[in-house]
Amino acid sequence: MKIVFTMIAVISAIASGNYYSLAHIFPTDDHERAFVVEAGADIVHVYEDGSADAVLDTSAERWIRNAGIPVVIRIDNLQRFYQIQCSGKTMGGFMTWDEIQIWMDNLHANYPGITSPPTSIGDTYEGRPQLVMKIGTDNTFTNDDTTRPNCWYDGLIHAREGASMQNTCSFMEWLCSNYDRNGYCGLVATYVLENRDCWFLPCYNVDGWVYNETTSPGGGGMQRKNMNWSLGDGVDLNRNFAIGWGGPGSSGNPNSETYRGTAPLSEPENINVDAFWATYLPIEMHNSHTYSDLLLFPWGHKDDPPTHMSAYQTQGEIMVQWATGEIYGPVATTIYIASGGSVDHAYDLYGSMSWSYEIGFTSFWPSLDEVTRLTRRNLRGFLVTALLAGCPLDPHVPEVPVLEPIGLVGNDFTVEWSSAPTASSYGLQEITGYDLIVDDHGDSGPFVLSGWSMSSEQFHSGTQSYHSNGSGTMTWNSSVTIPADGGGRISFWCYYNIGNGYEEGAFEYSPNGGSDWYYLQTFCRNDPTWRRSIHELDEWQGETLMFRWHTQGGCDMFVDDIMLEAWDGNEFVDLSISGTSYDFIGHPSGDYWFRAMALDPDFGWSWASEVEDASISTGIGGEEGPCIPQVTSLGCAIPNPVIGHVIFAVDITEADAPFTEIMIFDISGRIVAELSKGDLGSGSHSVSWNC
Ligand code: 0X9
Ligand code: ZN
Repeated sequence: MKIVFTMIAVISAIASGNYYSLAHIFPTDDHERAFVVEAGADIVHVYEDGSADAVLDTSAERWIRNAGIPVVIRIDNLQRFYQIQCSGKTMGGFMTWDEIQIWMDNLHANYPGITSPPTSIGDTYEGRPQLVMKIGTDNTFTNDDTTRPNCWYDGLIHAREGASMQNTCSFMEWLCSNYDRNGYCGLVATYVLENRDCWFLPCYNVDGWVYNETTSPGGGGMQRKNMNWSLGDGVDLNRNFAIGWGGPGSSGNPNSETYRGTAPLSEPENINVDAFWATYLPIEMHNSHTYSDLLLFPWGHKDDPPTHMSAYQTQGEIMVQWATGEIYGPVATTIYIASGGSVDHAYDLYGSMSWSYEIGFTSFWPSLDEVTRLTRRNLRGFLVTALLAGCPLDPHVPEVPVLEPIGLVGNDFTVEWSSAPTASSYGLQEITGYDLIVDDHGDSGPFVLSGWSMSSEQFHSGTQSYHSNGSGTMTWNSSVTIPADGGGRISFWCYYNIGNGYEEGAFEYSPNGGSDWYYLQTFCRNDPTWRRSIHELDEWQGETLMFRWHTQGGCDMFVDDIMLEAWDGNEFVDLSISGTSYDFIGHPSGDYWFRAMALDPDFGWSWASEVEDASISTGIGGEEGPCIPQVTSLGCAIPNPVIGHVIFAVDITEADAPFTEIMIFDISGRIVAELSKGDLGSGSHSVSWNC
């Protein structure tokens, strides 16, 4: 059930309260729902029955109670509760304003070639700089290369939503630290830095953040609005933008949490950002909030779908499939009408595809552990936003090429793959030391099931899959160390049917032997469709990882066809191949594995293909006719492990030819197959056996 909260402007005579509670409120009809929001409730979760969790300040609570709407306090004195929970850390472990500035300076010092110095786009109400940093190989802050789509990311427009800043910073760091690295993640980060101009404002409402620091130095501050206290206790910067300003879902009461200010763009923080956007038109505008798992787009100020509804829907679907698995939709119809918000403004005035990411958590002051737990999955959402900036109105992810089997070849050979419809060129990756660690098709494999079981109710292949119908974990019973210069990939198919709400199904990794688990991806909506999840692992080079699937709260989730691969060496042979094949001349002998990926000129790189193995051996193939080996030898089995046909390279000298027999023995010494007895003749052969 979707609840639409409509707000009507009401001027309240009640003075602002700085005492907050978390309450479960029970409006019974649309009129009461409108009233609740109008009173200044910050709705953080809407239940299927229409009741909601809301953060209320004193005046909002009094208004709602006086109207006879039931209010059940969940947490009294929320600020105190958060202060205790934050327990002794400065700002609950979040960066203070001073630390944010130092952090930005350090990021620039560590990556001077791909970042601009943090640059002020103007001062806040109290005269602090709003610091923006550009990240990209074109790192001149003021350059706006028209061939590179612009992306804008901001955090902390609401000063009590610290995780929005911390996540924005994590993404900035991810981009910089993966730039020019030698694996797939490195390839994608490099693509973004070379093909996008990304600007970041991690601390939008600096004054509000500093106020929270001053009044609650240990964390737990509840100031949401800016510090223009000339008429009340601040202006909600996300109600002060011009489009729809003054409309429903914003308040004319200077003490309301959703006070819109005296005029559109009356606040310096918004004047600065608007002026920046007007110059550096964002193709994608990404505005982060906490908390609840929602991905929102325009309109906020009216109930109508945006003009580009289908592009928004497609982008939203791509974003949630890559990362957070939550529901997405227009602000007004998904949560409540909110006028004067930044997404409506950027979309309407500057044509930006605009997003409000209400990133997970169940608190304004989550522990830093919880922030870290959610960061990885969130930054995939941030990343795909930058990729989609190349195809905003025709959002698509490029098809993955399929490699032809390679098998046993000589030193000159050709690798071929299928064409991807939107690709302009292809890349080819050469892998050494490949290991297929898990290849499980729901066959009671190497997993410890707790609250999970095998099920034939749903399956992606074969006749069964792993199923959780409740809460529990399915943990891989081993760990993998990603080689220092190598990479890896874990992929699986997943089908889930979950009540829309908080994150209930998750795929997690642990980098410390199972002590802490962090989300790679979450599943928190109804999506009963088999979809593949892919996670490249080269960003964890040198680290040892464990993996598990984790469900809670009655989560109905199926997992099948799990594949974990790791390899020692990564090399991109060529990243601008115009056709669908690549010729190797004089490639050194040995065992290699290849993956191809398509480069879509708009989106960037596709996922990599499945690997194909090549056993490269002197004397096989080539144009010079048969060459007689000097030594009789048996090459390794390709592929290994195998189901079906396995191929061996066999070199036989002239002298040995009449006496050579090829037999397969099992581990106990029993003959399993006799493949040839003196009848192969001398030369280099490839012998096939159907096992
Ligand atoms: O109400 C808001 O501003 C956002 N929710 S929050 O709890 N973080 O305050 C929702 C933002 C929706 N987006 C716009 N209306 N622009
Ligand atoms: Zn917010």
